[in-house]
Amino acid sequence: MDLIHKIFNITLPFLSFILLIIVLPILSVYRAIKFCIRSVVPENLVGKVVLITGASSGIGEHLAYEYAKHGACLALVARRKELLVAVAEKAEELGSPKAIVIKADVSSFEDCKTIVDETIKQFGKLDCLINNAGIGIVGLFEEQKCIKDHISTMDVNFWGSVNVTHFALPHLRKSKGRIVVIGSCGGWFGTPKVSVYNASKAAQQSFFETLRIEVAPDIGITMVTPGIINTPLANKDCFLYQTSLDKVPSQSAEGCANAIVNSARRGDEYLTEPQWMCAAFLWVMLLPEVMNSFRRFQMVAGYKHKFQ
Ligand SMILES: NC(=O)c1ccc[n+]([C@@H]2O[C@H](COP(=O)([O-])OP(=O)(O)OC[C@H]3O[C@@H](n4cnc5c(N)ncnc54)[C@H](OP(=O)(O)O)[C@@H]3O)[C@@H](O)[C@H]2O)c1
Ligand SMILES: *[C@@H]1O[C@H](CO)[C@@H](O)[C@H](O)[C@H]1NC(C)=O
Ligand SMILES: CC(=O)N[C@H]1CO[C@H](CO)[C@@H](O)[C@@H]1O
Repeated sequence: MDLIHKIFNITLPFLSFILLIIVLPILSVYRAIKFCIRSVVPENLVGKVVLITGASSGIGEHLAYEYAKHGACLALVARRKELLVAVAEKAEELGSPKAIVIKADVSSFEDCKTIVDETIKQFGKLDCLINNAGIGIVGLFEEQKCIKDHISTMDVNFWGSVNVTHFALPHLRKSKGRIVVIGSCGGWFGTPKVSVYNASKAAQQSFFETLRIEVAPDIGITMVTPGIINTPLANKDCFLYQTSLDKVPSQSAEGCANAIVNSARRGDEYLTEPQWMCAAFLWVMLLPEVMNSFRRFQMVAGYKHKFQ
């Protein structure tokens, strides 16, 4: 029986390579045509109901403004209500017919239900769910005193998006809507000192890749993997400095939000923002040893620097 695996081990990689050479160019042309068609007739957002988690700051806040400019109704979710109220007011000034505020914690199961129930109660439907709320703790894993602190990262980034999605799915089926997931390049480009954060993003991505297959074609999923975006999260506790990512140029939250809304309106399945980060994906796939040594060197160098 094992013989079959030996044969597969030798032949399948070779056959896959041949297949790639033939299929990839054809697929690229198909994708380019699809992209052009959808760019000409993107989704009209006027009167659509968009639910955004983590809308009180950063990418989520700017997503609210972008959707508002397109005339969408908004349900804005986060824990800091004062900030949300200000975002809602500005969104209505920018063109949203109605922006409601829901003070909730996505790491609470009851709150996840409330978020969706309240949106349906106010607007009667849901067209787009944006799983954006996220947190991160920075530090070498070996030096962490309390692993329990990291559980909240998983609860917010992974379970938070899974549980809100659970309650939103029946409504999204009805409206043939869309889910937008704000992941992170960290999901596939492990950076030192954010092990659990990056693992939570990998889990999130894996979950939504599977869900994508289960809910198609009724519900579309846009998986966004931002690189480094200039937001309070990236700047908190010298996050970038400690991860030695402070040398990498960051993108503005406005620019990122604008690219996300355009991508979702085109019905894209993937968006990496800024786009050049896609190149890093290739490096990680093809040259893992080189990339790991480089990041280790970068981390150690960063560490020395800190104690000088
Ligand atoms: N900035 C980057 O470089 C970068 C890179 C890759 C991916 N991302 C991802 O982008 C998303 C947005 O991050 P950001 O950079 O815009 O950070 P941010 O400015 O800190 O925003 C995070 C948002 O999530 C909300 N939030 C956090 N915990 C929550 C909870 N338990 N329940 C409800 N809301 C919660 C926060 O509001 P409250 O505190 O008021 O609840 C805030 O509105 C995150 O998923 C992050 O992982 C960011
Ligand atoms: C998600 O749902 C499960 C099942 O009800 C629950 O046990 C878990 O605590 C929830 N997690 C979050 C973060 O909401
Ligand atoms: C750069 C990278 O790919 N690694 C990720 C790990 O987590 C940090 C925290 O936000 C991200 O900035 C990185 O994208």
